[in-house]
Amino acid sequence: MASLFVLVYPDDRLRIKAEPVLQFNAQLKQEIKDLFETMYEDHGVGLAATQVNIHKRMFVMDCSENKSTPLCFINPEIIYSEGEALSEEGCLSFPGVYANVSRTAKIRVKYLNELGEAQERAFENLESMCVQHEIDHLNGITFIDHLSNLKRVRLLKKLQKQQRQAL
Ligand code: GNR
Ligand code: NI
Repeated sequence: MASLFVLVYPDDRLRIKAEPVLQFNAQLKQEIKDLFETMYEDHGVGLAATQVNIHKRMFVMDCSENKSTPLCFINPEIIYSEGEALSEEGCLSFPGVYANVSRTAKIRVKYLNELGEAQERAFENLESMCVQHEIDHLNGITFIDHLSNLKRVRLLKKLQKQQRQAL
């Protein structure tokens, strides 16, 4: 068991596009375990492999109140989208800053679970936002890429200020 170090903006490795998972072996199992441990320890509702410098198309998520619904998504694909929703997002790679992001309200996702079994599920509300946020990470995209230039500049200034104060 190991809690992993989460990459923080402006780390260039957050821009790497992850590769599909082809092998379900012991190493993958360990990486998934470490993703869950890191997500729970850092109090995130999701964590993409990209954020811990593992460039494989997988992420973990648990949006439940009592942290009782661990979900692992491997090679996820959004196969259906509907509606639009604006909600406040944060990201473990941008500690301490939050912004309203506009995304698709309802999605249907096809993915493999940790055993390599094909799954298909619909998501809405926080889970839908989180799945979209994590798939973005796997494509080297972060939530600030969804903001207007003005809002992005403001948020990054706030982040820099907090990072200076943390030194
Ligand atoms: O902890 C997180 N909260 C969150 C809130 C709204 C939409 C997405 C998220 S994901 C984020 C953890 C994270 O950075 N995942 O990549
Ligand atoms: Ni994130």
